[in-house]
Amino acid sequence: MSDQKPIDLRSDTVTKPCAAMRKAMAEADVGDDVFGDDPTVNRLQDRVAELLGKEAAIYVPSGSMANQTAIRAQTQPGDEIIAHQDNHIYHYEAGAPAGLSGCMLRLLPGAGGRYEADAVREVIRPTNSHFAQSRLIVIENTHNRGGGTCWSLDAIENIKQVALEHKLNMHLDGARIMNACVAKGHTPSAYAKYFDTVSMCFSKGLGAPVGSAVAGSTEMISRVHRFRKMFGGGMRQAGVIAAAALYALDHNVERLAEDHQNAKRLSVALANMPHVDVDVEMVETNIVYFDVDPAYSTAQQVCDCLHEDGVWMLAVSAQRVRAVTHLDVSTTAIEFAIDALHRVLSAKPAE
Ligand code: TLP
Repeated sequence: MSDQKPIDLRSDTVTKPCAAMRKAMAEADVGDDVFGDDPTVNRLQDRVAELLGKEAAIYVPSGSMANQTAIRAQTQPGDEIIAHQDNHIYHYEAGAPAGLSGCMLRLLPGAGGRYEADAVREVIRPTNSHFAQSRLIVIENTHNRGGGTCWSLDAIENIKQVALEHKLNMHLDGARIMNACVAKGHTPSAYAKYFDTVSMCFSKGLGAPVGSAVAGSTEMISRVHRFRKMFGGGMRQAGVIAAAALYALDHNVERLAEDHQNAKRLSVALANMPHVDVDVEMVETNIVYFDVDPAYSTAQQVCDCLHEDGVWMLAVSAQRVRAVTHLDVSTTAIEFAIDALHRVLSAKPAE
C-alpha cells in the first residue's frame, strides 16, 4: 500500500506547497505590486526575464492570463492566430482569444501537438481587405493534449523563418517549458529566443500554489502590463505567492526528471495491460494518455473504479484517460497506481 492517498494524477496543478515553500512564503518581503512596489515580485520578474533571455517579465495570476494578455498585446480584433488544433488556448481558455481579443483561430493538425513550417505558410492570408489579418503564431511546449510532447529547436526555427518572412509575431505557451528543458537538455532561453512572448507557469510541475509569468521585450511587457490590469489580474501584496515561485525555481526544476521517469514507468506498465492502448514513445515528459477499448468500458468508468482504490485520473473524452505525474507523487505511489490499474483492468467490464 502507498502511504500517499489519494494518488492524484489528474494534473500537475494539484501539488501542495511543502513546509519549506510555505516558510519562504511566510517570510516574503511584500509591497503593493500595482504600484510596482513588491520586492519579491520584482525579484521573480527579473529572474524570469534572465532565465528566458528577455528584457522583461511580468507576474500574472494564471497560465490562461499569461497567454491571453500576451495575445491581446500582439493582436487587434479581426486578426487571425495560427495555432495547433489541440492547443490549450483553443480548448481550455473559455474562448478567450475571441472573447478578450476579438481574434479568429486558424487551427493546424499534426501529431503530438506539433505542426510543420509548410503548414503555417499555406494558411497565411494574403493582404487583402476580404481576409482576416494573419498576425500571431502560437506554439505550446510541452504540448498538453499532444501528450506532454516536446518541440525540437529545428522545428521552431523553421516556423520562425516563416514568421519573419511574413512579419508575424510568435507566442510560446510555455506552461510546462521547464519540463521540455529538462527532457531535452535545452536552456529555457534556447527555446525562448524564437518568440516575441513566452509564458511559463509556476503552479504546474514546479509545485507553486499559484502564478505564471510572461516574458518579452520591455515594450511588449508594458503592453501586457496594461492588459493584466484590464483583465483584473493586478495583484497587491503578491510577494507572498511570488516567493513560492522563486522557491520552485530554486528547488523543483531538476527533479522534474523524476516525474518524467515515473510517467514513462506508468506508460510501459500500461502497454502490457489488457483493454487499453498507450503510445509509450509519445511519453517524453510527465503526461500519459491512454485509450480504453470501447468494447470493454469507458474512460469515466475506469476512472471511477480507480477512484475507489484511491487513484485519481482524468477522463478527457469518452475513451481517453490522462494521468500526470508531479512532485506529490512518489515512485512508490506510481507502483501503487500500476497495481490499481492491473486490478481494475483485469475485472469484468462494468454492466
Ligand atoms: N492546463 C490544465 C487544464 O486547464 C487542462 C491542466 O490540468 O493541464 N497552458 C497549458 C499548456 C496548460 O496545460 C494550462 C493548464 C494552461 C496553459 C493554463 O494554466 P492555468 O490553469 O494556470 O490558467
